[in-house]
Amino acid sequence: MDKLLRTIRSPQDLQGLQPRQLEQLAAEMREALCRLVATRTAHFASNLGVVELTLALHTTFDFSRDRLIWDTGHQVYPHKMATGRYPEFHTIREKGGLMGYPNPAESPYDLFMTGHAGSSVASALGLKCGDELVRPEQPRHVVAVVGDGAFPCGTVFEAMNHAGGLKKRLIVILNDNKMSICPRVGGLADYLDRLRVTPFYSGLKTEIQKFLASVPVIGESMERVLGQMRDAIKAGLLGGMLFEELGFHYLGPVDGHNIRQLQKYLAMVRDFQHPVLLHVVTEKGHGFQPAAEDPVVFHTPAPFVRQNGSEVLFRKKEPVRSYTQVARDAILAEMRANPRVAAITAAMCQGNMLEPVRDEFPERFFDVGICESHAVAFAAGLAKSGMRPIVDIYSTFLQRSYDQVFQEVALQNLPVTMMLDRAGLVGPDGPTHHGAFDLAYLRHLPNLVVMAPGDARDLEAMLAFALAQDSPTAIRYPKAPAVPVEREPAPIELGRAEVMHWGRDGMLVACGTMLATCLSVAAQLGRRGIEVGVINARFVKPLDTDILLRAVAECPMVVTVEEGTLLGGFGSAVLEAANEAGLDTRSVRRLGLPDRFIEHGERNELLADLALDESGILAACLELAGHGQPRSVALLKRAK
Ligand SMILES: Cc1ncc(C[n+]2csc(CCOP(=O)(O)OP(=O)(O)O)c2C)c(N)n1
Repeated sequence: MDKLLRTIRSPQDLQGLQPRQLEQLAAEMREALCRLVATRTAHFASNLGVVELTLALHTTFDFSRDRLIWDTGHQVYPHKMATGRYPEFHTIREKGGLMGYPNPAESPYDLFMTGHAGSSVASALGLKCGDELVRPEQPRHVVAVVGDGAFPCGTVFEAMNHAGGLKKRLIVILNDNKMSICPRVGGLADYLDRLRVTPFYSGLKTEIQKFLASVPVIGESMERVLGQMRDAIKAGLLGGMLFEELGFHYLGPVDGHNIRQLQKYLAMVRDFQHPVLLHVVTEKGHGFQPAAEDPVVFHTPAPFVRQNGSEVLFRKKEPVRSYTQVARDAILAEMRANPRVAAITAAMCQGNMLEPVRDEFPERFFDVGICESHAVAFAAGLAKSGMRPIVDIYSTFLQRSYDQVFQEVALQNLPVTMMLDRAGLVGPDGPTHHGAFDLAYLRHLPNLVVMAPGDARDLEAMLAFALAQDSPTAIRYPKAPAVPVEREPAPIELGRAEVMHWGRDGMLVACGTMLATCLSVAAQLGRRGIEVGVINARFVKPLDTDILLRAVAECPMVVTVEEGTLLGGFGSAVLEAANEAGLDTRSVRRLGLPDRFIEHGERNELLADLALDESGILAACLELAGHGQPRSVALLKRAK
């Protein structure tokens, strides 16, 4: 099952292998991928698709010296196996185990920790220029592998434009499997489709040119036939022209599952003196029929068992409604009620579960591809024309659009609603994907209203509230089950928090879905004789200063709880407001994410590690009730 794979401790061990052995290794790697996804959710179809490309790259280049960057990095599993990490491969995405993305701390063969799409070509070009300046005597080949989904990212074209101008020896490999997570979209996708059907070689180009020049034009119907022929041949001639115009030599498309052919082409481009783009055609999910047939489901499938070669059985999980589903249903309801509401995704239709929105409202649903900056500026345009756009986006990916949120949206005060999914800790994807920063990077922008629902019902009401505003709004919610908090929720009013109950001995201020945990903590404290109330903050901006400052002024302790960075976050906003009002803030304690990147692991494990779970928050409250705070001394006595 892994006879050969077990012997690979580094890419050096691949060097002497015969073609048949490399094929066997490819099969063993696919088997290892199948074994992995039987136990946990992990990137699957993309990895199946690059097995041969990985082996061909590591047998053609020496990446202990040469440079290799996989764009995004979700497809590095075979690369991890080829670079000596097979023994730990089963731990991938587990807390303390291998990361599901490249990680320089794991291996010198991983140059950058990445997870966001579109940066590979730019970083590779930087490496190329840097290496030439720092060690001119040691030339190194630099390779970036970028998928066709990531390819339309603005940064890819910015880098190609730069590289073409510099004429550096940069090798870009376009891994074209016709898919992003969902089928790829846009004009470039159509262009790549045309290239796929027009295999193009430098030699052939000259031949076609000669042929074109010699085509005689005789008679009308003949002219029509020849005209069609000309068009077809011209399409062939234009193969890769876009890239050639940018200063890249274009080669391909080549079969990405034929190791020998790949090695041949890679060896060829290795010796090019100019930037070169090698167009490699692969199949997402290759080698495992169910994944090849449905690469969307098998991008990051839930754990499954194989029935036989062509069927799988997903291990059923408890059907818990997630915040993503609540958001999607709320979007659907709003779009049904108001023809001016539009939904925008940047290639995350599947992640945001927007397929029903796409299917029901094809004319008001826009998948812009992995182009988050464009998504937000595009939404601004829609808003200016009188539409009510919703940008449904992961918190971590909105970072790509910070400038558009500032300039195109907030500065113009346009009614764009941003729904920030995956805000907070996302779990096994880890530091590249945690939505840790949005509160800090949004709350300082004028005009922008920033909300965090306490539960599912808040989320629905907040979307309705947001769409009724004439100014921009952001709503952030986590990747978590949407457990409703039992209560009669107060209506959403601008800048109004919801007091769940007031506490003589202190207040817990929950920012967002920490609400349920805070209520449990308060109940536990109550059982110990400490009467702590709970506030559902709802608004991060504008803050409900009436209620929050009253709590700071009156209560022996105020504990703010948020699933976001402490620096610049909700708790900081409370402190700023209290300070501005001239209040003593020594009773305020902020709980949230510390000033470091948080590793990967299950969300609950990470929250526990960070003392943001029930017992951590309880411990903080008890400590605060007992130590250091002059106004808490009485509390301590009472607790005893
Ligand atoms: C900036 C950014 N936006 C969105 C994503 C989510 N995402 C991860 S992989 C992926 C599809 C990438 O498609 P492609 O580059 O073609 O790789 P493939 O999986 O098809 O091999 C997307 C949209 C991301 N990682 N980064």
